[in-house]
Amino acid sequence: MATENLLRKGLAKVADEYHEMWRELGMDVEKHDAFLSALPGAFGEVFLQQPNRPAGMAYFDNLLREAHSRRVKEILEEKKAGHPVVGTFCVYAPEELVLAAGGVSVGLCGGAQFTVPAGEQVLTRNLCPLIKSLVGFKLERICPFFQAVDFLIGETTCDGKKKTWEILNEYVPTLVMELPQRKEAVDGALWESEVRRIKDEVERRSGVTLDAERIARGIESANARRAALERLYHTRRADPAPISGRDALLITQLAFFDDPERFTRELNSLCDELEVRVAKGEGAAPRGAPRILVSGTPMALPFWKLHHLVETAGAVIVAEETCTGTRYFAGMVAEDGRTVDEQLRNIAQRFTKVNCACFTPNSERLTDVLRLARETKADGVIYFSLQFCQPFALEGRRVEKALEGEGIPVLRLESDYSAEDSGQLKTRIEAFLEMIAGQKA
Ligand code: BJ8
Repeated sequence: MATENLLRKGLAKVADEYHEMWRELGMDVEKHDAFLSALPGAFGEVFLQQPNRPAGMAYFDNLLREAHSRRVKEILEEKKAGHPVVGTFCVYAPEELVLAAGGVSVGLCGGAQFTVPAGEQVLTRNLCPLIKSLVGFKLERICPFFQAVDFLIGETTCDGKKKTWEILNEYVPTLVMELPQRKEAVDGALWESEVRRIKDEVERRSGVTLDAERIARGIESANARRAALERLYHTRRADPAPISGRDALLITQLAFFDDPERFTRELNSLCDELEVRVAKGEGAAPRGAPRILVSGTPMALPFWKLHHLVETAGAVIVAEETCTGTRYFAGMVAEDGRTVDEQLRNIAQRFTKVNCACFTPNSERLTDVLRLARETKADGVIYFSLQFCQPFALEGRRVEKALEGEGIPVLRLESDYSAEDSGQLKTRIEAFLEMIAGQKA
């Protein structure tokens, strides 16, 4: 409680200091204050009450506290210096090209119930909360990142997203990349041409020519961040896991906002600490605690509901087969391209290694889930899809069958960002964990 109060005071001080910056960004400062006021309580409950957190989490806690203030100030300084600020919504967006232009790439998916009603006013209610929330952030003018971007890069993944870009384009210029839904040669050629088109757009909008040297730097920077996230994933394979699923999720959510070089450095230093903990057998949860792999839709900031329920029920989440988990770092871009042409091809080829449910068939995802369950020694898998997400909900059947074929227990859950179903979810999670405990005994 004392730490939570400190956080509350810290946020209030931050808010006073940055009101002017937010006003200049055209934000609704009063509504934004109301949005921020819920953060200390939620953050205190989900994160600060965990025992034995790694010391290195202090950087990420602070990053969250200062996300809308200091981080936005940094981004605005970049913008003033002429560097483009680009919003993205998907791990297929070629961030390498934004970084190559010296620009800032920010992930803008929404994970807050607070903005869902506003999104519903221009969209339909029967739509995944991630989309409704992200649009709500823009309409309510309470996301400084959204206010700061020069343009957005959307993609044709699910139907909900691709129709939303047309609406969002009324508010912010939104480029749409056509992501194919199969991975044949013809699809690869289409995606490569889309990557080339985005390179031209980034050049045109930033006034920077993306030569091979610049693109190489963009690739290295994005790859280094992926490597650090993969290193974090590796530490979680230990029993006891040296870090909770909640903390690992928070780190990945923040990867979409932070300066990539600083983020990578801080995460590698946290991993140094975690590797020492692994060597000493120190854990965020007791050795032998039920180990859960989460698989399904991404969990954008500040959606922590599932992780909180699972871990307060006594289990530990050891990996997420999601885009706020392993799909974020899946597939390094090859660094051997010497010409711009080769580099763009390498960037495009990464799409074959990321297995989103928007693809059909998507058997590689089944292979991924089974491999992750094996590598993390998961006792069970929770397959989670956001309400109205058809691709992930429907693919759940194939994933479930594949896991059951290997004798791995699966619990399928569907939910949204509200707290209404928390009691019901808790009951189902507890019953699942009891069943796992019975099997282990
Ligand atoms: S690569 S998962 S980040 S598309 S949850 S909006 S799919 S209805 S977010 Fe995603 Fe890229 Fe795929 Fe990853 Fe639609 Fe489903 Fe909503 Fe989703």
